[in-house]
Amino acid sequence: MADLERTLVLAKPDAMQRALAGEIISRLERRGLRLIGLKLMHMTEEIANQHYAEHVGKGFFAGLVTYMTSGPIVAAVFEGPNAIAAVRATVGATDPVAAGPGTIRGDYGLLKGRNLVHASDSPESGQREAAIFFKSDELFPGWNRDLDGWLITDN
Ligand code: IDP
Ligand code: MG
Repeated sequence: MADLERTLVLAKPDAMQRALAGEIISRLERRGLRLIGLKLMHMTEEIANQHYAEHVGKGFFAGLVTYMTSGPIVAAVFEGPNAIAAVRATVGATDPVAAGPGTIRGDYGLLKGRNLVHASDSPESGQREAAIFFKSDELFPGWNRDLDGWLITDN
């Protein structure tokens, strides 16, 4: 089995309002990533500060927190070989207008402030962010999927 990375994915409040959470999860699931954690929740201001620590103090931060705490989100953790790069590629660039066609943001978004989905940007962020949203007993890494030989096992 190839080395696995872990990534946190959030269907943001605009994705929930637009009934796109299932579409987001589904695209990543169909790509072959293994879903190992899933919940519906509200992002609190405290979680926003922790999750977006690198952006505290930036001009868009207050708006980002208002947006992210405005309604429920779906939080998911996926694992797979090169999961970080694979998910970021499927999600598309931060600015939906720069995101390629076929990506989630490129297909459904127009503004950076309404870009529908979060995805971790490095293996370290994936580990750190997954731990903010999920207790260890809420994650099921390595559960046996019959198709793994065809999806996440290299030659
Ligand atoms: P990412 O989500 O693609 O990793 P980051 O630069 O980490 O992008 O920014 C985190 C989130 O903050 C973005 O997804 C977006 O929702 C929001 N954001 C970033 N830059 C701007 C901006 O210039 N205006 C409004 N919102 C922004
Ligand atoms: Mg980021």
